[in-house]
Amino acid sequence: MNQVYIALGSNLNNPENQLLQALKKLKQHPELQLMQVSSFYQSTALVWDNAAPQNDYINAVACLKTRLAPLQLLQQLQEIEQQQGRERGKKWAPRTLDLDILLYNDWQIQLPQLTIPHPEMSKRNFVILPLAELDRHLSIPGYGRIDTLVDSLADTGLKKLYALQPQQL
Ligand code: ROI
Repeated sequence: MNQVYIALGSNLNNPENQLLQALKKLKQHPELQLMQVSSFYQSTALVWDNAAPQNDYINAVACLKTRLAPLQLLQQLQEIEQQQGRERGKKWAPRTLDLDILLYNDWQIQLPQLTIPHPEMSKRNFVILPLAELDRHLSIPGYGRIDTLVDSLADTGLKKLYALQPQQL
């Protein structure tokens, strides 16, 4: 079995509900096992310098086990994004649902459509803090220990909302 961490994010059409719906689909998926879900966090939208401001996001991280290969997993996640009305191809635009593969075992993958570890994750408190909540001993290939990353990031703009157990889904 492969161990995978994914990030969830939404800032459109009832973001909390978008994350809950997505987590239910992950839990029910025959080829995925939902092992852990972080707390939900409200986070200020990260945007380019002169981009228009966006609504706050709801962000969380989940741990899955799967026999799917990385690109197969990516395809399944994109299908769930599509089902929840995601418009693809607009980088940095508001979104109903974003599902990003953060880590796949301890592999480093560089393909045109998929880079693992996720190239932006080490700089994003709305990814690193929920991830550290699931395993504070995690080591991120190429970036080092998660507790060091946590120390390097401020928690500004990030508000922990509440914890959730997979059995609540
Ligand atoms: N900002 C926050 N806070 N959370 C996100 O998930 C997120 N996702 C994005 C961009 C537009 C970069 N900003 C974000 O894709």
